[in-house]
Amino acid sequence: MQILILLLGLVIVAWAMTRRKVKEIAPAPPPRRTWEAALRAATTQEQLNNIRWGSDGFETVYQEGALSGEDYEYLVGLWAVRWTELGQPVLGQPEHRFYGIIKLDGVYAVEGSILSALIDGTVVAEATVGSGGNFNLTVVQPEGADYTGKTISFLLNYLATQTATWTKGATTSLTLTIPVPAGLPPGPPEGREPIDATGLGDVDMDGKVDEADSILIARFRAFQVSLTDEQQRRADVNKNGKVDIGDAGLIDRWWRTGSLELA
Ligand SMILES: [Ca+2]
Ligand SMILES: [Ca+2]
Repeated sequence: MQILILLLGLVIVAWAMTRRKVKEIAPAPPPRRTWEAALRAATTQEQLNNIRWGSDGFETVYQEGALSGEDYEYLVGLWAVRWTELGQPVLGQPEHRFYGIIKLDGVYAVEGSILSALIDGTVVAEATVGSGGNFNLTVVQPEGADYTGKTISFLLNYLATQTATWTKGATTSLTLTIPVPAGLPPGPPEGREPIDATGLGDVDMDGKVDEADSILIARFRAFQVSLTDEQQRRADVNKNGKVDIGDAGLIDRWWRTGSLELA
């Protein structure tokens, strides 16, 4: 009988050790209520984003399959509620808020790049892109203007594929994608000679002017790459002393038509 009790004790100890081992190998992610408490305690929208998209954020854990769909939906909903609460506008201000993610040519737009909203070709709001391509943009209708029903376009070097309709008091989640470059006919497959003997237009210095050069300008302006002084000189096709969207447009035109003349 004593031997039996001893054996039973050993089995229980072995079982307990196995449990502990499993726990050590795969630490459990924080339960839903930990993220929930963090979302409720957050005092800035940046903190909310970290709880969602940070390295221990619930987005990552959900992608890895360690958070149920039901819990994920709940946390996303709470995140959206808290986001609105923390960015509460001045009461009665006519505005339409947008938040979401922006990708430039398939890559998350880099932190610090500027996203603009346009109505009838005029910039009506700007926002600085945060980490992970996140943005939070508010289009306020100024006194005397009527934005109701107007189409909003989004621009980060090039126009986003998506548009929105301005609606007073609305909050809209958007995933913006910006093809680079967009809406122009394809150029010759081999590219073209540089614009002049100094290599003007050939930003990546491979001896020809093509799509890669204008994409490099877009990425430089989105802080995704750096350019040497020589590359910046070659990029400044309109010779206004800076690398700007006009240069990318002229390079596109040269590559596609062999002319710098505006149509
Ligand atoms: Ca080139
Ligand atoms: Ca320029």
